[in-house]
Amino acid sequence: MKPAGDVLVVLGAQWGDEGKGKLIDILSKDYDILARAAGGANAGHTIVVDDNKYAFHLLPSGLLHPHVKALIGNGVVLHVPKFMHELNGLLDKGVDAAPRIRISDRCHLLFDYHQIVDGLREVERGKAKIGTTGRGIGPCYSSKANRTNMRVGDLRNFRAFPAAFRRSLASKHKRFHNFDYDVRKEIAKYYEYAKQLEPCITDTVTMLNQGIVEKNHAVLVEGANAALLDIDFGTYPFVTSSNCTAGGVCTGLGIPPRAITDVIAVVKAYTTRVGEGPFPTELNDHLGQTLQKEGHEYGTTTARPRRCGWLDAFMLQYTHSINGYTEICLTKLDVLSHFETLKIGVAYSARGRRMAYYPASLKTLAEAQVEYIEMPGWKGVDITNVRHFEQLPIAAQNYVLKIEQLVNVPIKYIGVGPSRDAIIYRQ
Ligand code: 2SA
Ligand code: GDP
Ligand code: MG
Repeated sequence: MKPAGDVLVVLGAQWGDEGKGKLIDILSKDYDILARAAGGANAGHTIVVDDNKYAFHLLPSGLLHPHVKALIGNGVVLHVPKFMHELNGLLDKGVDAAPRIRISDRCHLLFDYHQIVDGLREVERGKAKIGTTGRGIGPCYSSKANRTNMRVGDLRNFRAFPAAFRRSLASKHKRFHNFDYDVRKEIAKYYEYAKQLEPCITDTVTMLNQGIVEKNHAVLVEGANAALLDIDFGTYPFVTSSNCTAGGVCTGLGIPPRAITDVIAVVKAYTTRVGEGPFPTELNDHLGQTLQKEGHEYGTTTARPRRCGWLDAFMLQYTHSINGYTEICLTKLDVLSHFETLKIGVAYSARGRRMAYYPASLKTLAEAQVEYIEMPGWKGVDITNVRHFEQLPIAAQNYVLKIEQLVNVPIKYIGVGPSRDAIIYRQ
């Protein structure tokens, strides 16, 4: 049954790649509108349906359901060539998504030059590099904040586009020594894109709010990236450039906070991180390698190996205080079937004193000694075909219940494999 008028938000609770895409795909069957509020083509969501793999980056992950209408909100940074490429890729697989997509006229355009600058900045940072995806995210959001960027709505008045485009490029060119860039070719490309995108461009603020209030549409918001990558609450500067926490949903879509009915945290049963930056529960040993191998922990966008470590409940408590989770979807529990003993980080301390809150300072984080609890595993028991909580080995049930108790949020979904049906629903 459709949750009429509801706005359900799905957010990453760790450093990303928790399996948000799979949950979005599962939930989408009951929703009318699926919305993306932040980030860009740095996001990577993998969905497996009947042994077919689909990777979504800019397009919302629920589009495989033919009734779903998708909306790309003002908080997203849109690289049009990538958007077109993804649309065409879906079409090749028999999914005609274009007529079902609407893009906010306030959404910012991410150009190829933002990607060039992303790479140049990383080179400039040298050893202090962030390990970005190279998709131009930081430079585009900084152009937005500098008030020099262009928006999707600017494509509608193409006569003014070339001059504005040259102006917005100028400061980057100046700063990065006139890097090679074929401006005329780029403008010509956007002349064509402008015509192709025209039917998709709209005032999504009106569309969404009228949809919720007047039409009782059920809205599902797909979070991109995750809480610890949030520009304000993440491990700055090793973060992305958007607000990927609950507040970013309101500003990235133009909906009031009270419109949000529920917030689901997607939590991987262990922790992973791509790119540089602190990771207190990281395992730099054979256990970390086992997680990486058995969990196939490689970036969906860049194929980079993901760093792996134990679950960190102290971090989850911190992200819960920011996002206000109403439910948890715990993913990849099946990957833990390869361990004799499991650990969960429950507190950080430095110089013999427990930290009272998750630290903002990288120096303090680097000093953090993690306090763990140990739990017996269920090594060797294959749980991928389990569909009822009570059928899980007792050790696995206890692991889930412990997380529920530590974070103090009900765990409603448990992922036991990559495919759409590999999920346990709990009452
Ligand atoms: P950026 O490109 O400026 O947003 O990078 C800044 C930091 O944010 C991290 N980041 C990510 N972390 C996990 N997953 C992401 N998406 C892809 C995926 C990543 C991939 O789903 O696998 O394929 O490599 C993602 N996007 C950004 C990034 O690693 C930097 O630490
Ligand atoms: P997202 O960015 O949060 O959408 O996550 P990604 O798609 O980047 O990474 C999650 C990976 O784990 C994908 O390859 C999924 O197919 C896979 N996955 C999701 N849930 C599960 C699960 O419960 N078990 C296993 N083994 N894999 C899962
Ligand atoms: Mg991902």
